[in-house]
Amino acid sequence: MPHHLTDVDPAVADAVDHERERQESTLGMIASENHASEAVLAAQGTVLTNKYAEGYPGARYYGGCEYVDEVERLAIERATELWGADHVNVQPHSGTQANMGVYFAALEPGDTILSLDLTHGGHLSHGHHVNFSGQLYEVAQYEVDPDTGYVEYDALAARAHEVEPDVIVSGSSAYPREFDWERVGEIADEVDAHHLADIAHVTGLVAAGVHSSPVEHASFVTGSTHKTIRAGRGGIIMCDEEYADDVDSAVFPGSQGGPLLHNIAGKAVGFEEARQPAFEKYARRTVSNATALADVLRDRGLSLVSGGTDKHLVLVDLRDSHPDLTGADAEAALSDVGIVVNKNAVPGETRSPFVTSGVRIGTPALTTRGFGSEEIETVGHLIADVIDAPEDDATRERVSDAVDDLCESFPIYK
Ligand code: DSN
Repeated sequence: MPHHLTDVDPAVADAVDHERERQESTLGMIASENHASEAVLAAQGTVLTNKYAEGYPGARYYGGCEYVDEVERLAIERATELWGADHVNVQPHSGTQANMGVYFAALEPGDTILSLDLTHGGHLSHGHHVNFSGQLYEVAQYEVDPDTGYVEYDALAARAHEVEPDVIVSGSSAYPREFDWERVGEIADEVDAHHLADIAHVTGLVAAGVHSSPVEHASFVTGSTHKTIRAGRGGIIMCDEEYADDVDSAVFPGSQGGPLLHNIAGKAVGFEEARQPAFEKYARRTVSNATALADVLRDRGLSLVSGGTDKHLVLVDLRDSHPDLTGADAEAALSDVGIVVNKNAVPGETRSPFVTSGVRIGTPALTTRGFGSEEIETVGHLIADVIDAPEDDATRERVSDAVDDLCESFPIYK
């Protein structure tokens, strides 16, 4: 039996090869992406994909689960140690599924979620009307201060007292600053709401201790396992012990069937890597690289939401400096020269989500490649050059050559 993908399915094999080449030959700066290690990739491409294991370790609905039990237990033990939570569920297939698990555990349909508006940095699964979370629940939102770009906690408290939510969601996908988890926890206590902290983007930074942790200040914490933590793709839920059974039941059988054990193996391996001292250095560098990037972009005259960053991403607001350049235009121009970012709404956005007025730029993947502040500063200037002259052929050619040189000097997979 042929066992190489190329023999069995050259079409898929070619697409995979091309994707690998694309990643190697471009600068991946989508803030939610990273490059998993060969070990994580190996764990995900295993016979574990064959196994059904509905239930939890030691209590499955299928026979033959002794080895997948070991894998899931390892993932749970390592996650518990990394984030210091009472209880961990590693089965959510994604960050959105993790949030669904918490809502199903903590809320009844029609209950109220109070969360950060999507155009102010929130996430679809925090109650957007196109998502299940906005369809099953009442949703009230808070925003960032239009002058500072920071979450304004007094306004959040006033909103919480006004709408009396059942859960307050903190955390974000495009907010460049740390949340004050303690303050949100206090506000939630004042109005007798749960506090769900969604650390999807900063899971790795929190694990490494270079970003504050919400675990003591939130009854539920959700995250993604493939962003700054670089483990197998998926989601994770952490919660206080008193909610453990409700969360587990909400994930299975409440909202998912069989767990993706091959991905859980990838999570376990990535968590093991994150327990090594080198990971803290990586996380620290991811943040210092984002700060260096923010400094260059600001010096080049670009406006950044909140003026800078505390973590792994910056959000460029093009409206002041380049009012005619949309986020979509900037994304396309940068993509053409091999710098891959995403267009992003900015606070007070008036353009459609397909157009937008901003670009979100992250450093996790380049830091994994080995980029330090010197290279990131170079990249910052290349980005600013393209934004200043998106249609200038000479600029595009020069930047494209510089991107090629950087990619060759910093291969991802040896
Ligand atoms: N899609 C992810 C992001 O880019 O932030 C969040 O789910």
